[in-house]
Amino acid sequence: MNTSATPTHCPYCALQCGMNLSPAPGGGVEVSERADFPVNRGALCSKGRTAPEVLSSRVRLASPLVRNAGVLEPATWGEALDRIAEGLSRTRTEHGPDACGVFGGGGLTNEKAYALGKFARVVMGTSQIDYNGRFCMSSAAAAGIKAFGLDRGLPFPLEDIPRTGCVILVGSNLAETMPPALRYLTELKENGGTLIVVDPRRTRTAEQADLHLAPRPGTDLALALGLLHLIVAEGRTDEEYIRARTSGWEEARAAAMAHWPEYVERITGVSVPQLREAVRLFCEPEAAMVLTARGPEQQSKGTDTVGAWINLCLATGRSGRPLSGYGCLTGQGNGQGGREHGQKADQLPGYRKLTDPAARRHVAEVWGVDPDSLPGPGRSAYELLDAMGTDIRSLLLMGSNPVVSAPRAAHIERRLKSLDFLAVADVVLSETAALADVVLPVTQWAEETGTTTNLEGRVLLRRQAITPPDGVRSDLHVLHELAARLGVEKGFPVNPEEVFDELRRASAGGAADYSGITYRRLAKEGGVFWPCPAPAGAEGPGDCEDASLDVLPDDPAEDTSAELLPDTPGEDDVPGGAHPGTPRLFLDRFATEDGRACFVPVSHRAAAEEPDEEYPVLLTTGRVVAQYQSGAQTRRVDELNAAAPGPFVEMHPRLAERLGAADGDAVAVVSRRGRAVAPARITTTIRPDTVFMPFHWPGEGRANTLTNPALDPTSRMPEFKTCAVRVESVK
Ligand SMILES: Nc1nc2c(c(=O)[nH]1)N[C@H]1C(S)=C(S)[C@@H](COP(=O)(O)OP(=O)(O)OC[C@H]3O[C@@H](n4cnc5c(=O)[nH]c(N)nc54)[C@H](O)[C@@H]3O)O[C@H]1N2
Ligand SMILES: Nc1nc2c(c(=O)[nH]1)N[C@H]1C(S)=C(S)[C@@H](COP(=O)(O)OP(=O)(O)OC[C@H]3O[C@@H](n4cnc5c(=O)[nH]c(N)nc54)[C@H](O)[C@@H]3O)O[C@H]1N2
Ligand code: SF4
Ligand SMILES: [Mo]
Repeated sequence: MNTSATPTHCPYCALQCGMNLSPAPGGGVEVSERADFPVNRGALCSKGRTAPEVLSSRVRLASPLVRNAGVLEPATWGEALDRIAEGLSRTRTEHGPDACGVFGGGGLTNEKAYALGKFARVVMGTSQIDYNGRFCMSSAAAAGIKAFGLDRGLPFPLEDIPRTGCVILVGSNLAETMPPALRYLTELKENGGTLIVVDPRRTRTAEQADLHLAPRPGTDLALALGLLHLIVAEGRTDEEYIRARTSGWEEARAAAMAHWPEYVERITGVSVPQLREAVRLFCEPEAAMVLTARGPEQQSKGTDTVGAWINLCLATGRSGRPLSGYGCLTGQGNGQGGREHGQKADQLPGYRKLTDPAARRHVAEVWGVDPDSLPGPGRSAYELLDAMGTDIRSLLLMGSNPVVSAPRAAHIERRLKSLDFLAVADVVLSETAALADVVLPVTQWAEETGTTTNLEGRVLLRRQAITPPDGVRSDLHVLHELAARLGVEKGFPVNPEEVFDELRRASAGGAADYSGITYRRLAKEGGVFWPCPAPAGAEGPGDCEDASLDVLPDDPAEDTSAELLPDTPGEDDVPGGAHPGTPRLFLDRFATEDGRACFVPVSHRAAAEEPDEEYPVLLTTGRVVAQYQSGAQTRRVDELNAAAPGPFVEMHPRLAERLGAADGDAVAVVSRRGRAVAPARITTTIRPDTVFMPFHWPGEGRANTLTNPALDPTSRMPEFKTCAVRVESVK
């Protein structure tokens, strides 16, 4: 065994695969298998395996940059931080605190997300903070809170999936977006369970399905209502469960009954026999699950759509019972934790509401400020970005690249350019950082320690494995220095463990209670599921247990805590009196006031933009396996670029024929927002009325030039998954 290997986690998606990092012979680090982490058992996708390449100096920022006479030039840290403090102060003096915006990311660790939210409210005094998670799983979060009183992506560990009877996977292409998780579906089938995939494309994931339903993009709500109609009509509801554990059934039932299968077939394109088959597969086994991802969620009716799928689980007694339930496959590395600790516009740490007076009092006390000094809720991500240059005059951005990833991106790019002042902290010169007045080069995953919370709600310790290069500093250092320059000397420690200990206190008693979780426990147990309250009477970090074990040596080479690592967490490992964490939620009661899950009465409605004569085709967007998000990181890795070199427009041969386009020919896709050009990729795996573009690239082939920022009224999620376009051949 390589004793210098550091057990840690991947920087990218919400699976947070475990990996070992060891010093490489020629410098840098090498990835090796870490079989003890149960989620991926050693398996990694190509992005995780090549992630160390982004640590090399060849591709990353090595020094702060400051714009002088229009040009970004290297500067010292002192100069760069002074410029940011000056820029933000000027805006605050001239236009008031709410003219300063802060934008975060679901890739930031819990410590960073917490510190960023606190920085916005306490140092800047602004209400205008939100983050890219709004573009990710916010509709599922909103629906989960409505139905269950709590939002945790999966209310059960992934290991439950192979043991259920049927999984309906709605709009997830996890064979490409979380490849090691495909194993859970394969094992499900090996155990005799069935898989239904709902996706307008026959993806690599859909190929694994026993039944693939390919609805028109944007019609999942009707589909779920049609299935519920059939469940009622065929007498397959679980009346006893409905009576004992839910409320609101009558209204939800009435709404579903208005959605006749034939009507649903007309809206979705999914045939009645297929609907009946789906109902049979879902209802026959004793246990079943519905899992959603971005397909049904990134719609202007995403919250209602997820609500309709949850209704299906509730009507059949498949929620809050062993091996059954609804779950959302959260996306970013810390997509779960990033939405719990206060970088969201309406939220305080511990998943508390900013409008709740008791929550304000609790958090203000931890922060040592007057509750009345805390601003109220601010704008959602798209609305915040759209207000740049008008109400928002300055922006501090950490962990997102909206020039590529925001809907109606050409407009957002113009709004970014119209700011009085833009500061970006990043590891590379992203397309957004390239527009900034000041760019700060920050440390990344393997160079710093922090916690993330994966899609199962499992809190993990992502450890530092190597010393960062000279010239870069951590995001926590940035916030510490900026706070000091803006007059707040205390409360922004640079040490992540100190930040986490404060986060624990701030989250205590909240929905996402981390107070019983310590770095020491995480090092020892390999992960702890929230909620995990501290034992009664314990307050400080040392009260919970002996905190004397230093899991954060200054020199990572000295870190011997690897030897303590895990065994899968289990109650046996928990120190005396400590809470074991909560792998499975809702088994006794839901987190609503009366303990019952709530049906939501929902009805089908059209997408914000439906095809017409001028724009007759539907565009949907998403991902490919070898690129991550805006591509800021993965487009710097040769192997990944070779596998996925650029954008494309996936289309059916029938549509291609009408255009006279051959495979590889450049085609233009035009929407009401703009025009993008990319090669055609012709395939029978997509519906003839739909084209698909991945969104990982800037420039001419940028998918988000086309997308529609129509927002869901509850979650404020933009409609990334459907808009009307025209496709033209480019000769
Ligand atoms: N390789 C890779 N992996 C990633 C990421 C990445 O960028 N690259 N990002 C991570 C993040 S942040 C996220 S959020 C996840 C996302 O993970 P996924 O949700 O799996 O990814 P997407 O490709 O956005 O969308 C999934 C599927 O939705 C389908 N779809 C499109 N429109 C509709 C519709 O109207 N209804 C339904 N039912 N399906 C539809 C698409 O065809 C696509 O196959 O992936 C994570 N993992
Ligand atoms: N058309 C279309 N658009 C979409 C989607 C879609 O399906 N279709 N999906 C949406 C979804 S689900 C998401 S999550 C968003 C994601 O889109 P983005 O928010 O743009 O996400 P990333 O590309 O991951 O951007 C993260 C940036 O932060 C940097 N970074 C990484 N780690 C750190 C860190 O620790 N600190 C700092 N300061 N910077 C760091 C990276 O280098 C990168 O530049 O895109 C959304 N946009
Ligand atoms: S599946 Fe996600 S967490 Fe696992 S290696 Fe790939 S990108 Fe990393
Ligand atoms: Mo996401």
